[in-house]
Amino acid sequence: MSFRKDFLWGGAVAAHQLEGGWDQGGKGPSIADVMTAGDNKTHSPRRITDGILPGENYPNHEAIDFYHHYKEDIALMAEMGFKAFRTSIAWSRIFPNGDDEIPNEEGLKFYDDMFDTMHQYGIEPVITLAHFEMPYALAKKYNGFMDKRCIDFFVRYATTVFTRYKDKVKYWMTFNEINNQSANPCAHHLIQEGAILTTDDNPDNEYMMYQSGINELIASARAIIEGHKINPDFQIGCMIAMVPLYAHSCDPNDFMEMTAANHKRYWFMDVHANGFVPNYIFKYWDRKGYKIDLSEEEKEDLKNGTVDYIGWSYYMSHACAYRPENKDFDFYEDKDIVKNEYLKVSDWGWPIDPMGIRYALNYIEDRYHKPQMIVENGFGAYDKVEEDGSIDDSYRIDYLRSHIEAMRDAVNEDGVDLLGYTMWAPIDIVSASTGEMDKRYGFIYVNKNNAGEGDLSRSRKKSFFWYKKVIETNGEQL
Ligand code: BGP
Repeated sequence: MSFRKDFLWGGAVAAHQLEGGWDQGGKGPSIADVMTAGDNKTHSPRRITDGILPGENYPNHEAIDFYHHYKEDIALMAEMGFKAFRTSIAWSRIFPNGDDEIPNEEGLKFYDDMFDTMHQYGIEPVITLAHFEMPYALAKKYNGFMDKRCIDFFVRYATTVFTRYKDKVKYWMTFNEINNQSANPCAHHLIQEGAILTTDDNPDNEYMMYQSGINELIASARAIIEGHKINPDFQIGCMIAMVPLYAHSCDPNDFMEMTAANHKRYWFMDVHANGFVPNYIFKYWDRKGYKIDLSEEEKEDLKNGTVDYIGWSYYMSHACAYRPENKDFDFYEDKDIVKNEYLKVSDWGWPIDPMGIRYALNYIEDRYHKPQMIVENGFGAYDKVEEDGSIDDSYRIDYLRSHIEAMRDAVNEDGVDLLGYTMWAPIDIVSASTGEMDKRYGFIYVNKNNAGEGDLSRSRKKSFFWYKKVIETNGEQL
């Protein structure tokens, strides 16, 4: 009945969005450290600068200074009863330039202490190896994953941390939201996912997305092969940004467009789970004239390095429609996504669709028959602090409750095998897409705003007490 007894209830964050200490303890700059802050209210996007420039505002440099506050923050998560805490290792804390021969001991030690703190409270670490934070030097020197040598650097990094933490960490993920670059290969996504330095108007962006995407998939597969040798009990998953794509209508053309859209967005998941590149992708490369470098030996690695579970994030769904001039059903997010009249949107324009989480759980189960873990799901909103310091974030509770209900139905009624749920993000952190602090997800409020003002003090929102109850009752009391 309902969630398994050892269900991993918890929360998820990423190193670059909360740690700060960007140049401390021997850490090198990562790609997140050259991204400026944007602003939703003025519609200013984040910019990527050529190195770290004086006078620019880089919100990830300090973030919420988890680097110095992690003991206090993990204690607050333990107070909510967390069974799991998902974070990432900042690759450039371990290999400051990415191509170094020897890892940085101070960086390794930092994560030893962090994992020990989690274990003190019985919290299981769930660790992402690359969450939008490749060493910047690899982007500069090699153009990121466009260069096959970055596969070796990634595998060296992965085996270093697998070996070091083999008795402290069981659940791993290779690349965060590896597929987010797919249907909208813009400069922002390409630097985040593949660390490719490019511009939005570069006609090669899509080709580079496929080449660097394949190289990341090979890196992931090789890391998984090595990881299982280091500790056969490791559970190593992928991490996919699940944004279910619905057909706008029951016109068969809309359905075919939906199928093509899902191919384009989720081919990464097919490779991770099935161990081969699907035919529809080879056909697409032929049609577009993309010559992708993928050797027989690399195909063998893809086959042997499949994932143990499918990890994914869920925030929203989209609807797509066929355009008569688009006879090949090529899918591009900026052209083919249409408004879904059935759904409301958040202040950031993200459609709110609880049923989509149940749909996605079934979609993945039907396709792969593997265990799943929902490793991100949450509601970014503007919070108001009352005179007495309290924060009534009932809208966040409503969002999470409705999504957990749909998730519970997928487990109870549809029988999907779900390992855990780590909502995003238990504590307010820097937004990945906009670089804002005021786009808040947390149960724990952090006193810092977009302008960087505030003393970084932490306090409990209404949702803190709600989630504590959810965990206590294993999802019975929502
Ligand atoms: C996912 C990322 C996270 C994250 C979250 C919320 O795309 O994996 O890093 O931040 O979405 O997005 P945002 O921070 O842009 O609101």
